[in-house]
Amino acid sequence: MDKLIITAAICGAEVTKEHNPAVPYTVEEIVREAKSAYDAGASIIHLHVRMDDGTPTQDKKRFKECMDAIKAVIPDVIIQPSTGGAVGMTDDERLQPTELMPEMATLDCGTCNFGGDDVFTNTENTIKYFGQRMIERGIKPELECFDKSMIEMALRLHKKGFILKPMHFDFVMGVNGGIGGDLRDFVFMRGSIPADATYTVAGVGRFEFPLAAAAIIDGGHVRVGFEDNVFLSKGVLAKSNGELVAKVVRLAKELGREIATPAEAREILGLKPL
Ligand code: KMH
Ligand code: ZN
Repeated sequence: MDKLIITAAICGAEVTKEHNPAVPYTVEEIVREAKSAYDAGASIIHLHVRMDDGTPTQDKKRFKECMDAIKAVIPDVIIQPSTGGAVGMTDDERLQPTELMPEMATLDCGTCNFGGDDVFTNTENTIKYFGQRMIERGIKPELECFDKSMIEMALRLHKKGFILKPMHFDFVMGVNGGIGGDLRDFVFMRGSIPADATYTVAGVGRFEFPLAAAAIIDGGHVRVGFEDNVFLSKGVLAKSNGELVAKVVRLAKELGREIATPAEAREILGLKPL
């Protein structure tokens, strides 16, 4: 079984300091959270960025500032910018961080209700456009799937040449509008990808750690972080993203799975070595 790749989704676009005061907004706070996650065992930082007041942005300059600042402190970490951004952003606004030629970026594979009146829109043409841009820019997409139908979409667009193999999926489970986060949902998602694909699971809220344990046992990979969940355990806020990553490392140790370094993660995912 491959070593376990841990991704830390350190800030997201929807979660705020009202949910947990440690949610990072400023460049300094983003670096602090990225480093805490890396020091605890994360090899990938899934990155959204904010303005200092917490407003989510896909601004290329802000991304560059944050990515440069992270790389200055933890040069070997894999940075995976979001192209999802926040609900309501345009496609070209969302694609800006791909101009910085990151090793990876997210590619959201379908439209999803996001609670209340929010709809996270990813039409087939949007997905094709993003897939094509990532191929042109040599970026490995993390195929974010909030439901089984999005896996079908990714497989269809692979056949049409918009997504290359080896494919790496991220099952985001437990979103208000997407698939649930029970074990049977996980088994369904996990059983729906090709044998030569890899996957990460991101359980939202209370599903974070049970799904992490399932993926550890199954040979998959794990994403945790404030974007998905702000609690270390029921009613106990995590003080940092590092605390969430450290809990996954403890689970992995108990279950006999070793943790991948960034270099090992690059090898598992077929990324170029640094
Ligand atoms: N914030 C959501 C609207 C991604 O990072 O690609 C989209 C999202 C997915 O978080
Ligand atoms: Zn995200």
